[in-house]
Amino acid sequence: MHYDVNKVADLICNSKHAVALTGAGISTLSGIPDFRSPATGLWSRFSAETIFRIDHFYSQPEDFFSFAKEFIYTLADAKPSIIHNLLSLLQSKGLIRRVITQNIDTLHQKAGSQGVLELHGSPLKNYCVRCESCYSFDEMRTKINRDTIARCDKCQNIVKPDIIFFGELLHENVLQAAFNETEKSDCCIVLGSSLVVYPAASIPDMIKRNGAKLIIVNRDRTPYDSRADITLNMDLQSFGEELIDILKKRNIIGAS
Ligand code: CNA
Repeated sequence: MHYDVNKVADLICNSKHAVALTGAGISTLSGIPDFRSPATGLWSRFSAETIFRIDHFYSQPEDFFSFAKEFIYTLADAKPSIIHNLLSLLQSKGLIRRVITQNIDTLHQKAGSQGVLELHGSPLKNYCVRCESCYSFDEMRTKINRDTIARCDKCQNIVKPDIIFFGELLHENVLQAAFNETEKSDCCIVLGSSLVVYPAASIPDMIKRNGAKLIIVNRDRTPYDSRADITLNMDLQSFGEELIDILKKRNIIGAS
């Protein structure tokens, strides 16, 4: 099949305010499973819909912590993928203004992206649900490697990572900043998202309502594919390699 990555380069290079919306698919390239890919997705091993439900977290916190021990507090070892690195490079060239992500793995920041809007929070901050004492990623990792439930040193209540569970509201300031950025943008590239989790999935709709350009690059189909200006149902590694080649040939990025 022929995928026209050249047209993606045209849209990004001709835009004045492009944003990227990323999902778990870009981090599968870094070895972090996503939710919805059939064979390797986390959902084939854990019921993420249950584990990430806030009521389940409070009623059976040990389920979340046994998952988190394996999948969240090991993230310190993960390395950014070609897509994380490319987005950081594009931002440094002024071609992407802002990255809005649904991911909680902090790989955009590791790649050097500035001002990343983390819609679903981050495990770098953890807090006691009662006295609000804060714990770092490393402190939390120590707790869950030692005990089945992470508990506050001061009041013994549960310590929760600052990530958004199903049934919780997103941080209003982050969501508003993401919507403001979307309103201003003339081009949005969605990378590695199934676009089924709201409110992130409302961003493509805002983009099209504003007459801006929408690009979707995702292996599986999404509900917004038919409304996008360009949809590439392809692997993100190949997409990243091809886009880098094109940008080098156009002398937009260096040859090294
Ligand atoms: P999702 O629903 O799991 O969808 C991921 C999409 O990526 C799927 O549609 C796949 O087709 C696609 N995909 C996977 N690998 C590739 C690849 N190599 N090339 C091209 N496409 C690929 O994930 P969303 O981000 O859309 O859903 C939002 C959830 C997932 C958020 O709440 C996240 O917090 C949550 N999540 C985050 C992480 C992470 O931080 N890395 C991991 C797993 C889940």
